[in-house]
Amino acid sequence: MPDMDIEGQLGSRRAKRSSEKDKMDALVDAWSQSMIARKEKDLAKAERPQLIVLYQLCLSFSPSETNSFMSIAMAPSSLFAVGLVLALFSLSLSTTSADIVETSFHAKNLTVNRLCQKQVIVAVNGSLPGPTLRAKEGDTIIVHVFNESPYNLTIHWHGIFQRSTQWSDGPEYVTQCPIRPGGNYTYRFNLTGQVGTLWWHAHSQWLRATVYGAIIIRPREGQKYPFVKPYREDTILLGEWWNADPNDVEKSALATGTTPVDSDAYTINGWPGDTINSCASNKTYRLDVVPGQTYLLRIINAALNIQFFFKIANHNFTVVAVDAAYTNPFQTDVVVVGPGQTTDILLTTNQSPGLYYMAAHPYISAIGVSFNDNSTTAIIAYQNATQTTPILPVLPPFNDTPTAFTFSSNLTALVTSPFWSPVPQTVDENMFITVGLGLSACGSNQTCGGIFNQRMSASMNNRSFVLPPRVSLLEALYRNISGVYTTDFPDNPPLVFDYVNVNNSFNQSLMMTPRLTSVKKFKFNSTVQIVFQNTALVGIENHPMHLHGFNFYVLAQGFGNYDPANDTAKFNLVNPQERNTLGVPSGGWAVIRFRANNPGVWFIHCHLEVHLPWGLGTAFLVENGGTPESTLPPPPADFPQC
Ligand SMILES: [Cu+2]
Repeated sequence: MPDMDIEGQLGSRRAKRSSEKDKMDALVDAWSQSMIARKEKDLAKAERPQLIVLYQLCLSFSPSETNSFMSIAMAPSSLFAVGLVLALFSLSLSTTSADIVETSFHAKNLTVNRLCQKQVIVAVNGSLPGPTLRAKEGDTIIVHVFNESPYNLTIHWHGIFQRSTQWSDGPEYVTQCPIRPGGNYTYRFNLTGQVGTLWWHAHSQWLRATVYGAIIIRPREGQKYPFVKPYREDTILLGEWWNADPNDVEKSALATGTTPVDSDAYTINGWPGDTINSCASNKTYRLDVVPGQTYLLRIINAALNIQFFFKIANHNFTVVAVDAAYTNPFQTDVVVVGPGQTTDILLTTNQSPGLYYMAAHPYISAIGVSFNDNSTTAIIAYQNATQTTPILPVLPPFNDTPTAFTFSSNLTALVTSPFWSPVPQTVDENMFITVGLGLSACGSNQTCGGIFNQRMSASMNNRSFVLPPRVSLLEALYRNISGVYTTDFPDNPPLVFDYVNVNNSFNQSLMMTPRLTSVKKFKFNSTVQIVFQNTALVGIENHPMHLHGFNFYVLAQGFGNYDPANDTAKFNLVNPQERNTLGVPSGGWAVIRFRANNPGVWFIHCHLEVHLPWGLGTAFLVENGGTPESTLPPPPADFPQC
């Protein structure tokens, strides 16, 4: 095949891989770790196992748990308690097995064919999506990132807690300065206390459109999933595609403060699917299945600006986890997944042997906005299917907020999970934060493309967040560099008004947002409650809010203005879903709670990439806790400098 380009070769390799997938899967036990992990295990076994076990023991006790351990030890029946705890310690020493999963990411330009044309993208290790990281709960991940692309780059490990590895979180100018073209940086972190599906993506400009991949964390040896053992599993990465360089799309919109152009297609595992258009270079992802089995599908929304409805023709399924936190089994025929979120479903192949599309299209919560109304598809192919045309599912209407709300408000946590910890019943820090759109002033001698000839903006409590240009917030904290940020992010909006009243949407006295680098400081281990209140400024819209460094509990959600007198009664303090990203209902509110037990600086922001440079974010600065484990460690030697 002399004229086959890299993508063609990759495509044929992928097709071959997919036909061989079942054979491979039969050989590889579903619980075993990746080839990389096994290789690393052999390399690391000789010198590091004890060290890893100790490291893990330190990390697996959060300071709050350490405190309760200490209070147990000092109780009157202390000898018995200490004996018990020591016995548990030695038990975990003898059964704990943790590995080091070490790999390299080479990010560089790659020419690919999509939508019947060639496009240069930045891709990791020559593939779109990038490589999947597979590991077990408790393992340590080491990724050497080499930036061989023409752009600044950082990688964020979305949903990883980064306990004691704060310098590996990744968001540009929050955690770290970018890895410059030609540079490299090694990310290290531990997977203690997390099982399920997470993902990694670039956190610099709009690079994450093509720089992303899955993180799959299986239970450690001796532990199981709290549901039927799946026959096979697969990963469904939903993405968004531009016939352009995504960084150029962002840059040209920011130049005049206008809204960026819509993407040209949505993708499943990198491919738009065959309902978009057909040409030799267009492929459709295909999952071959056998009848009468249960498959675990790990759905990840890696799109930049689109929340998706996802369905599989003629099939219902069961949600068992979101954002790497187990849920009570939830039966549904539709998944709603916002950018940044993951949803694990069990699919039983109980229909007549045939071809069925899985399909996703946008959930659009804003009114009167333009968007690409295409669907992306992949095929679920039963063994011995005779038909040639797959059946399409009927997806909900684009603006079906009731379906989106039913899905996202009915999930509850599985409290019997070994990783569940009860909701803090008291609150130290109470915040009420408006989230929404607005305008910021067009500079003099500039022409701006936003409403009223201003720049489009977005804000939390009316402050549009600006990243510092020369040093990261975390480094500024660690080195005590003044003038980089202020710690005056307010607990309430500057003005109380009828937030969701659309008559206020273009009220210029409410729309203007100052651009500031203003963060909120928490004492170590404080419990934080946040009411997110969407505003109707410019327009109501569902904003997927993502918190770095923590999971949070979703206590309640609703529409309209949050009413403390009545809505606190709706709080679920027993088994609320635990997440790292939550779509705040369009024209509504959501209440979250978390314990600030991870010192450092943690970005909290809207995961719609269009709203991030507009300022819909801030950072939480969590102070040190006074013990070695609760103290921000120094940055690693290869930490990128600005
Ligand atoms: Cu947003």
